[in-house]
Amino acid sequence: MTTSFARTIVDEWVRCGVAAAVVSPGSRNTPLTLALVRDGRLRVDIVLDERSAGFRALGVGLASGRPAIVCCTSGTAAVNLHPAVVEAHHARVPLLVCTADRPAELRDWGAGQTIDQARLFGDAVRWYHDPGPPELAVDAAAASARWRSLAARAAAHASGPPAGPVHLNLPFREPLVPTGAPLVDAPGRAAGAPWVRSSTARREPTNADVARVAALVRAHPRGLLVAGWGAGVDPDVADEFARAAGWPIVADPLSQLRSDAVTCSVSTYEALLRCEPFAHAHRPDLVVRIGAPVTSKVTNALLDDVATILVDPDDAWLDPRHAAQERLGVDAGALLGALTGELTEPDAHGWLEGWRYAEQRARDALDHVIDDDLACEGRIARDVAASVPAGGALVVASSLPVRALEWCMTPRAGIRVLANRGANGIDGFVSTAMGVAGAHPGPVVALCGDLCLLHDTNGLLGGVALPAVTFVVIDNNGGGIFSYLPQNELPEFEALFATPQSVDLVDVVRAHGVAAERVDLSALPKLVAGGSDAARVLVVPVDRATAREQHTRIWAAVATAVA
Ligand SMILES: Cc1ncc(C[n+]2csc(CCOP(=O)(O)OP(=O)(O)O)c2C)c(N)n1
Ligand SMILES: [Mg+2]
Repeated sequence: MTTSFARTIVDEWVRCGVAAAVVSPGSRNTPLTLALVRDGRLRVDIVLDERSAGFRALGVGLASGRPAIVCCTSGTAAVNLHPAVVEAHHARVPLLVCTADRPAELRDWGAGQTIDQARLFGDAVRWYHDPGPPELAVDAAAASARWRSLAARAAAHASGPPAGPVHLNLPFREPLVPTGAPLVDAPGRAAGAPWVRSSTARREPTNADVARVAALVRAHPRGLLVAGWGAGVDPDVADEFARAAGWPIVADPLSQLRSDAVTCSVSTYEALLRCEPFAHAHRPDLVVRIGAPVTSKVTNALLDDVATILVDPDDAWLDPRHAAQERLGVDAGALLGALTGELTEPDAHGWLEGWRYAEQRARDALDHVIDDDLACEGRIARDVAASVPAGGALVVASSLPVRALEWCMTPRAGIRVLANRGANGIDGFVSTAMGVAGAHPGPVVALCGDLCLLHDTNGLLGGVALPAVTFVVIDNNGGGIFSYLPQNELPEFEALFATPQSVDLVDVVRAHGVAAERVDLSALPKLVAGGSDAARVLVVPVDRATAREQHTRIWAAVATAVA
């Protein structure tokens, strides 16, 4: 019966559009492991470390928008999925978590590898369910209805909106391997359809919403469209709105709006807003924000007390600075599109033109200094983003890489920029990028720090069988980001915050059977652009202190250029 159950739910998940699974080895999850592999229609990756496995499945969901299954045994194995579950929850990434368990009669009686797995991930899941062990006697009709609706419901909750993790705790009784007993055929719907079709539409803006916001936009010619991760708007729609409103777009690379096709997009806002006179003269009086706040602290601080309209299709309350005067739980593309039709007097005050002029000056100054042989994270991020082949995905790590990209990335079209920004962890990065590569149709490049790589070297297990991700690792021997914080002045800085690990990253990577080389900054763009048909790691050494000083030079040059 256990085998029939596992085969049925896997078939149902395939009908629901699930295409990938990540399995960590164990005994208790044998029924589901065998069903996933023997079904033959899923991409199944075997990943030893459950923490890595969770992020691997997360990466698939991040790239494809469709949930991947992660399946593990009981006990601490299940607990190790928690970081990925938390990230999926905050970042709204679909994920189907299946933890195997002992049946109830063995829980809390000292059975091996048995812990309390009920609601293990707390509120960080869209749905938790424990269906109990598959029944001993069930007819085909009941099996179809019970098992298939369980699987279809789990997939529906994971897909959202809002997308996120679902936890199925699945107790299996022994025997865990197929017994040869006849299987229960639990047929699905005709023509491969899912057992339950779920559709939960997102709210479209009403005419009243559009009229109210349009009036506000018209009344505030000095406005900004701010776009962070999760903005979820077609670049043309955002640009048409911006032109009609006469507003620039502050475009975090993670918004997917930092594109040369988006004429109103501003890429140099970090440097511009660090320049006091510019920031003072360019203070907006209204912000419409789509998606999460941008990464830049300087920008967010400046927008602190500016009236803000938050647009989030899932109605999330992403307002850490308590700046919102209005929230709209609607599809941002639909709202911006409708607003464009209501706006007629573009840039009568030269506000947008002023920003665009500044952007151009700042861009030239920034590129000019960087090309003056700088060796800092900003240059690496800029060059890597420019070199990712068209159609590719750039996965960027938290800490300095995501900020360096925000500071320096030149607008360009044709790539997706992805990151784990739900909880901003530096964990699980290698695995996330591997997961992205398993689902993204084009080449995948991943940019991370040295500590971030070391945090998930287990993601490199698998060697030659791994997806062909090109990792660029900025080796500044420690947590460079902390040099930009007040902790930098503490006598304990190196020991407690920078924590240089002083390991040879190339050796570490090669020990996993993955190609690695130390590369010079000037060689990097060509190597990244050339792509690769196997996973490889390019380690770029950077001197932490020099790099910090060089970023200051960039900001000074931009300040001079727009003075
Ligand atoms: C899982 C997790 N642990 C700890 C942190 C705190 N943290 C933030 S940045 C950082 C250092 C990262 O160093 P590295 O990856 O080398 O990047 P760099 O800042 O040098 O570019 C740490 C430990 C975190 N964000 N996530
Ligand atoms: Mg570092």
